[in-house]
Amino acid sequence: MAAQPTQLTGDFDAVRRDIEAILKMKDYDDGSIGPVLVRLAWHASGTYDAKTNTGGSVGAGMRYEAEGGDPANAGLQHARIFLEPIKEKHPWITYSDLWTLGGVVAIKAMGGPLIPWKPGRSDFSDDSYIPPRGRLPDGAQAADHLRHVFYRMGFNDQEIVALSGAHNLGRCHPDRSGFKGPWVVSPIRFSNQYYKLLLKLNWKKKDLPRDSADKGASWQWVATPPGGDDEDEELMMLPTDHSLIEDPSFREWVEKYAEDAKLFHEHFSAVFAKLIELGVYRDEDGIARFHHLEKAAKDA
Ligand code: CCH
Repeated sequence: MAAQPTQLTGDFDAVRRDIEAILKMKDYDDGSIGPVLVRLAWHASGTYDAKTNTGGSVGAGMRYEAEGGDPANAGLQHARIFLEPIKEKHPWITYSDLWTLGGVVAIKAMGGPLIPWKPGRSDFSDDSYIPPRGRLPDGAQAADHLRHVFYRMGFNDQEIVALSGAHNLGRCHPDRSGFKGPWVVSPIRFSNQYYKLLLKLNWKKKDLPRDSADKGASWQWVATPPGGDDEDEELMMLPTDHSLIEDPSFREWVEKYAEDAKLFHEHFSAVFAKLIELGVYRDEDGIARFHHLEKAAKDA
């Protein structure tokens, strides 16, 4: 399979500026497409399996039904469509570089840390190396599932908790995941509020409607926002989010990040940079081709 070649010399700063310029969107969710761009970068990368060297942020497999049509990726077509005009304006950039850069630019623009980003990811030209479905985490589960999924990618407990802090951003959509609502009060501002609220609010289990249960989301944790009343939109936590305060090793990091926003920003920057490099093996010329995937396919 021939790879769609990537380019290392384009004007990436112009691409960054153009992404920044489209982030604010009054009628979309909470007024920004930033959160869904962050989720696109994460789901593009989070299929990685360290043992077989398959999956990860190379290839941009979500352009194909096998990955793009995975129910775990429901809603991410919006993010891909939002980025399409940027790809049209800068056709030399690969989708896999654009999708990871989109997350990095969005995080910074929403008040988050600067995240190191390197170009060089090639795009697949067919769907022969798409990883199997079922590698992304399921929010209805618990701490052991988080460990199973994130250890597979090569992350440790501290990194799992730091990455989970991305749920400071955005919200759940009943028509996408079955879950409903934002995790925090300001879901388009990057902060450590998620950890503070996990520890501080009085979380209660709430059953979800039948339509959600059919998507595997039968209940979630909910709480009234601090200082709010019944009129305010409920905040939510997935069962996996709440497991971070139930598990002692995870909880230690939740407490640290709740207390120390600077530490969280530093750790988040490092772990997100690691996430978007998963499955990216650059040759000496800086270009990430698919030798490791060709080898994995031969060995399988
Ligand atoms: Fe997440 N996430 N995520 N998540 N996620 C959802 C939304 C966002 C899980 C489940 C869900 C990470 C880890 C996990 C974001 C970033 C990250 C939704 C709602 C579910 C369900 C989707 C919907 O309905 O639209 C689970 C389980 C895990 C396990 O750890 C990680 C890691 C990141 C990034 C580093 C962002 C951002 C969103 C908001 C998207 C939006 O559209 O607002």
